[in-house]
Amino acid sequence: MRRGIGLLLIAALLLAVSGCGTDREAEPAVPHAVVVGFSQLGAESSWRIANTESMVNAAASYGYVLMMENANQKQELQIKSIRSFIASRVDVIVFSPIVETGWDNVLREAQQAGIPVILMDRMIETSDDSLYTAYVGADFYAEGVRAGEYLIRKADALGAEHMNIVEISGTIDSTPMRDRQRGFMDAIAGDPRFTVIDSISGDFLRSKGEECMTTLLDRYGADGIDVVYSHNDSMTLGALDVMDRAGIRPGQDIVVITVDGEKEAVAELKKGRINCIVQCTPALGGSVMALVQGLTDGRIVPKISHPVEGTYSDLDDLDDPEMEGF
Ligand code: GYE
Repeated sequence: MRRGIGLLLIAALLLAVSGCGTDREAEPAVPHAVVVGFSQLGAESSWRIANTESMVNAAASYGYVLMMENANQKQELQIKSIRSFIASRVDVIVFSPIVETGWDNVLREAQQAGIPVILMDRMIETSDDSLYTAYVGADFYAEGVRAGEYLIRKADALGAEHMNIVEISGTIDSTPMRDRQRGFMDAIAGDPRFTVIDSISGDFLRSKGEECMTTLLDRYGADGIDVVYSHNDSMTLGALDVMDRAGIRPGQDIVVITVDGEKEAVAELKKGRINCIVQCTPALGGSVMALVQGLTDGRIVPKISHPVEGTYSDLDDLDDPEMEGF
């Protein structure tokens, strides 16, 4: 009986490959292109735009089909996209989680469907690490530490006795916001010269960076603020506009520390209007696609990969050719 079914199946297969009984030559099986479902969180900053470009270019150079959706800063839309990638049975899902919490359910669905998930750029908070296969992104805690270490060097160079710091933070509960804050606070903790007098969120947006700086100047006045630590360049550039209008000389009257390294910020650093840029590279596409290749080849891939990043500042060589920006 079993043997009979087996033979029937073989016969059916033979018919299928021989073009349903016609005498056409059997066509070689076309290997299907690798399909990557990618949920980008938004387009809030130059960093994000460069990051999207890096993903698109890397996918093209690997010959992968990139099904990309942009969530416009909304977690619900990211969850919806991930569900649609599962329904389309993509080979690998990549996403950049806007915030850290609230992903377990949808990631369990991906796991049940047998689709590996790569977290790109930001991390998630979960009690089950098996819900993602790999993470590729910056070590944001180390970035915060580098910002704090720069400030210590700068205070030494200025001979400052005391400095009031205001922080313009990124999207609340996102990994870069949480860890850039923790790293910075840890680095300056225990140094009595520093007081963080306020911290408000500018959501990584230039327009909100402007609003934050306006609020901070209203609250403390130019003389009440010695340092602005901003979690990204877009917000920093917005804050610089406000300082300009208020007749404050950024970089001189107020020490400005920022994160990312976009071209416009690097130009401001070279003009002395930004004091320090902690580099955060958006060029993650190549590393992500290398992981996709590993996974589709059936290899075990590293769970966590961080790019190598540096710091550009007025205490370093401003002619450093590395300091080019994106
Ligand atoms: O620093 C900021 C962007 O998650 C590292 O998000 C990223 C951050 C980046 O909007 O500019």
